[in-house]
This record gives sequence, C-alpha cells and structure tokens, in this order.
Amino acid sequence: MAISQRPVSESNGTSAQWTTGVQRLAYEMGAELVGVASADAFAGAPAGHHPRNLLRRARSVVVMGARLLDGAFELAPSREYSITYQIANLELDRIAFHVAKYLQREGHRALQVPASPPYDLEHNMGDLSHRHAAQLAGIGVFGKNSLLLSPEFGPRIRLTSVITDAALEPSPPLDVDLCGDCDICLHACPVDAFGGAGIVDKSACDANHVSTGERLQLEDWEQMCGVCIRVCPVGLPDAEHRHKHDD
Ligand code: B12
Ligand code: SF4
Ligand code: SF4
Repeated sequence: MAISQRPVSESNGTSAQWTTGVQRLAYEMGAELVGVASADAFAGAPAGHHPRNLLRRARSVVVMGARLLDGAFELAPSREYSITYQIANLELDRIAFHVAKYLQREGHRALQVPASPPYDLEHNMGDLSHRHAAQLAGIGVFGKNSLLLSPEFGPRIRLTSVITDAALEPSPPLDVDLCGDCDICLHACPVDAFGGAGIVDKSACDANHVSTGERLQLEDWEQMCGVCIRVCPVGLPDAEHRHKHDD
C-alpha cells in the first residue's frame, strides 16, 4: 500500500495564513525579498502577458528576489558573474516550485514563471515580466537602467514569480526615487544601449551578450553583461570599494 507523506490538500486557511506561509517558505529556502501583487494590478500588461493569460483564475502573484554576490560584479562581465547568475536562476526556479507546491497543497492552483530561460527569444520577452511584477509587489522600483532596484540591494537581485488563484494579501508598492540625479548607468553601457535616455535597445544589449559570450567562451544560456548593474551605487554597502575596482 502506498503511503502518502502528507495530506494531498484541504485547507481551512485564511489569506493572512497563506501569505505568511508563502513568505516563510520562500525566506527559509533562501529568497531575500518576497512580495505579493494582486493580479488586478497588472491591468497595463501587454496582451498575452497578464497573469490571467497564464492561469485563468489568477488572483495573486508572489514575487521573490535573490540577492547576487557583490563580489561577482567587480569584474563583470566575467565567467564568475555568469555562474552566479545561472545559480541564482536555478535557485529561484527551485524556490518558486516549492512555493507553488505549498499553495497547491493548500487547495489552490499555482504555477511558476521561469526566472529567465525559457522565454520568447524572437521578441526578447518573458511570459510575465518579473520586474513589473516586483514593482507591483513592493519589492523595489524601476531604475534608469530599466532594472528593478530594491532599496536594500539595488539592481543586484534576480527575480521570479508564482501566479496563483489564492487571494493573498498584497504588499503595497514603494513610493521612492532611488536614482535621483544619478545617470552613471546610462553612460556606462559598452554598446550605448540606452542612447542616454533610459530606454533599452534590446537588440543592441542582446548582441553585446552574444559577443561577450564568445569572448568568454560561454554557451548561449550563460551569456550576460551586467555592466549596468555593476556601476549602480544603490544598495552597495561600500560604494567606494566598487569605484576602486572601476578605476
Ligand atoms: C528577455 C530578457 C532580456 C532581453 C531583453 C531585456 C529587456 N529590457 O526587456 C535581454 C537579453 C536584452 C536582457 C538583458 C538583460 N537582462 Co534580462 N531578461 C529578460 C526576461 C527573460 C524577459 C524580459 C521581458 O519580458 N522584457 C519585455 C518587456 C517587459 O519589456 P518591454 O517590451 O520593454 O515592455 C514594455 C511594455 O510591454 C510594458 N510592460 C511589459 N510588461 C508589463 C507589465 C505591466 C503590469 C505593465 C504596467 C507594463 C508592462 O512595459 C514596457 C514599457 O515600459 C526577464 C525575465 C522575466 N521573465 O521578466 C529577464 C530580466 C529582466 N533580465 C534581467 C537582467 C539582470 C538582465 C541583464 C542585466 C543581463 C544580465 N543578467 O547581466 C540585462 C539588462 C538589460 C537592461 N538594462 O534592461 C533580470 C532583471 C533583474 C532586475 N533587478 O531587474 C530579469 C528580471 C531576469 C531575472 N530573473 O531576474 N534580458
Ligand atoms: S547589460 Fe550591458 S549591454 Fe545590456 S544594457 Fe546593461 S550595460 Fe548595456
Ligand atoms: S546607476 Fe544611477 S541612474 Fe542608473 S539605476 Fe543606478 S542609481 Fe539609477
């Protein structure tokens, strides 16, 4: 006779209990940042990229962030940054899987969106934008580099999302400008992908990933750049240390 390790579902939980359960599990598994957005807040998402395009009765999106290693950025782009980035993707996918399973055990539907690949390579677009989800979930705000900056770690985080039909308690978006007068990243990009204006030329950025990958002998899925992360002072405990290495 097969012995089930735990009850398959059934829950008399409340929104508050599920929200706490999700947060606790994600933090225990290694996420540093966790927030929840209501699916209704994604009204401005492009066609086909709303949470309800992926899960019919979606009510909430859990967003989780993993802090990267500051040390990996001293020389980015590098093989060391590439492996940090890949491990962060794997860890986030693993955390998201277990958070989604927790919600499923509690009687809800849940699915994880890949942290990074696989995505639509032709249009350079993920099924759901984790940056927008993270902004709506109060994890951070958009920087001029078009990345999500958290007050704690700046852009040195990677993100993932779990979509669920559970009615979780949303976290309020942050109302803060973390860039101010700074525009370092706009001038640091090796291929001028921002054109000085903060709108990323995805093709230029992508092409730079490919050529950097060739130079560092990386496989397709390992390619990265990260200069617009490396130069950002937000959330760096020792901005001076960074500048020493950038000189
Ligand atoms: C495809 C992709 C790329 C492409 C395209 C980048 C881009 N700017 O879109 C390329 C290969 C060039 C790339 C490069 C990089 N990427 Co990338 N990439 C992705 C991926 C897989 C999808 C992004 C996407 O869908 N873009 C398309 C949409 C969002 O952009 P858009 O067309 O301009 O969208 C417009 C509208 O459609 C609208 N919109 C779209 N969705 C929504 C939703 C709502 C609610 C609203 C209101 C509006 C809206 O907003 C935009 C207009 O302002 C995500 C993972 C993910 N699933 O989110 C990672 C991701 C965005 N990448 C990431 C990173 C770090 C990078 C790099 C630094 C590379 C590296 N790792 O070193 C560079 C940074 C480039 C830059 N400065 O933006 C991180 C960002 C983390 C962070 N802190 O913000 C992500 C989230 C991966 C992760 N799991 O953490 N990336
Ligand atoms: S990842 Fe590199 S190429 Fe892409 S926008 Fe940032 S600095 Fe430019
Ligand atoms: S480098 Fe400066 S302008 Fe760019 S995202 Fe960071 S704080 Fe904002």
